[in-house]
Amino acid sequence: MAYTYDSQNIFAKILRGEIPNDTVLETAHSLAFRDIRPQAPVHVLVIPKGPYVSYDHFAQEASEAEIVDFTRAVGRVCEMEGVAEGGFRMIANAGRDGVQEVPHLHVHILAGRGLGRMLA
Ligand code: DGP
Repeated sequence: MAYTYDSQNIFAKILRGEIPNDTVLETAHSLAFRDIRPQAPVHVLVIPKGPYVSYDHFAQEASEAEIVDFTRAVGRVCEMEGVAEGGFRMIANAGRDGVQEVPHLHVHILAGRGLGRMLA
């Protein structure tokens, strides 16, 4: 499918420095910052700097350097936030049925409390 990226989305504005954010980590191709409406004691969003709508868009069109950087950024955030021992959840919502609010790929990292089962 052809992906259309809206450069006026809120995370694009964060990446351009037009809106402040609570940065956890910045790398060459990725940015991690705290969610403005945290659902858990740890709630960090990791985004690629490139214009990708969703994980499938990113996985299909990003360069290997971007993919490696993003994957490592997720790992570094987990390490920095100390979530490995207690456990955590990663979520990447996509599109209408995934109820994606912001159309720029973001992985939620949630931790710090029991998160309950999501799947039966
Ligand atoms: P999703 O439904 O997966 O698209 O979640 C979008 C998340 O983005 C939601 O948890 C709230 C967060 N969010 C929305 N606007 C802002 C913002 O301006 N700053 C930050 N840090 N987070 C935001």
